[in-house]
Amino acid sequence: MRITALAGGIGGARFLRGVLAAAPDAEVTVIGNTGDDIWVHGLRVCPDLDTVMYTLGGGISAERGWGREGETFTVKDELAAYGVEPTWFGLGDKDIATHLIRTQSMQAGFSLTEITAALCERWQPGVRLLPMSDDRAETNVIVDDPSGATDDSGRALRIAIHFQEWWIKYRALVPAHGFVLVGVEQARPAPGVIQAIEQADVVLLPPSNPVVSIGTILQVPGIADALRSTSAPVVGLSPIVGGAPVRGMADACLTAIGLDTTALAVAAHYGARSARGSGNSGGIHHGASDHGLIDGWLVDTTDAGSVPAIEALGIRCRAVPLMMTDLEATRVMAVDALSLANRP
Ligand code: FO1
Repeated sequence: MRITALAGGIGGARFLRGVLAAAPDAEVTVIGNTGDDIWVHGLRVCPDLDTVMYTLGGGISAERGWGREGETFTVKDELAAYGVEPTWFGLGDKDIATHLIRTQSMQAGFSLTEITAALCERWQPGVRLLPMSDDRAETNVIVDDPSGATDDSGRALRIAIHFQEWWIKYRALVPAHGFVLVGVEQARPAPGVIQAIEQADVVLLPPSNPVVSIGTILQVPGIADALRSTSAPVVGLSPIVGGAPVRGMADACLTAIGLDTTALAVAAHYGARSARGSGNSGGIHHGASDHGLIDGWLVDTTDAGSVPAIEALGIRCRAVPLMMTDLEATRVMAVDALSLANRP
C-alpha cells in the first residue's frame, strides 16, 4: 500500500510513527514543509524536514520534540558571547553537523531533495522524505512592529518577520495579521511530490498546523490541484481538540487568518473534495475549482458533537481519541485514519 502524507513538524512527525506501526509494509512518502527553513549563522536549517528525519530515525529530543537527544548548545553560547544574532535560535551542537552538510551540499549544487535523501541514509526514517519544493519559499509573519514604531497618524507600523523569529523569539504572542510565503509563486513541487500524491493509495493530512505547515505545502503551485485530482482518498486528522491546539500555537495561526480554533473550522478550511459538500466557503482559495481537499476527517471524542456538521460539508467524519500519548495510541489513530479512508 502506498501512503503519502503532507507533514509539518512535531505533531506530524509523531503521527507518522503511528502510521509506520499501523502499516509496516506500506511504502510511505512524506512531503515535508520547508516554509520554516531559515539561514542561521550561515547555515541552512530545515526544521520540519529535520524533525521528521530525527523523530522517525530515533534521534529526536523526546523532551523538546525538535533537535537532537542529549543535545548541547556550546556553539550557540559562544556565538551569544560574541553578541552575534540571532541569539534566540536554539542551534544545537549535534544539529550543526546536519546543517553543515546541508549548507556545503547546497553550495556544491545539490538539490534539497538530494541532500535530504543523503541525510536520511544515516537516519533510515523508514519513509521517503521529500521537501515540498527545492526552491526557496519562506514563511514570513506580518506583525505590528514589536519595537512599537508607529506611522505619523499613530498607527502601529506593520513589518514582516521570519516565521522562526515569530515562533521562537516572540512565542507567537505578538499578534499575527497574516502569513506570506515569500517566493512561493516561483516555487515548483520537488521531484516526485506530485507523483507521490497522484499514485498514492491513501493521502493523509497529519495533525500538523493547518496554516503554517500543511497550509504552506498546499500553497506550492500544483500540490493542492494534485490533492483534488488524485484517485486516492484524502483523510485528515484534526490538530485542534476541544477548541485548543494539542501543541504548538495553531490557535494563533488560525486566528490570524480569521478562523475559529475548532475541529469543524479546520475541516471546513480544507473543504470537502466531493461535489457533495457545500464547497469550502471561506476555505483555502483554490485555483481551478472551488472544491476542497479532503474526503475524511477524524476529530477527537471530545468534539463528537461536531461530526454531523462536518458530515454536512460532504466530509466523512469519525470521532476517535486523537491524543498521541504513546506509540500505541498513535498507531490506533493511524489505523482509524486508514479505515476511514477505505470506507466507501
Ligand atoms: N523551537 C523552539 O521553540 N525554540 C528553538 O530554539 C528551536 C530551535 C530549533 C532548531 C532546529 C530545528 O530543527 C527546530 C527548532 N525549533 C525550535 C523548532 C521549530 O522552530 C519548529 O518546530 C518548526 O519550525 C515548526 O514546526
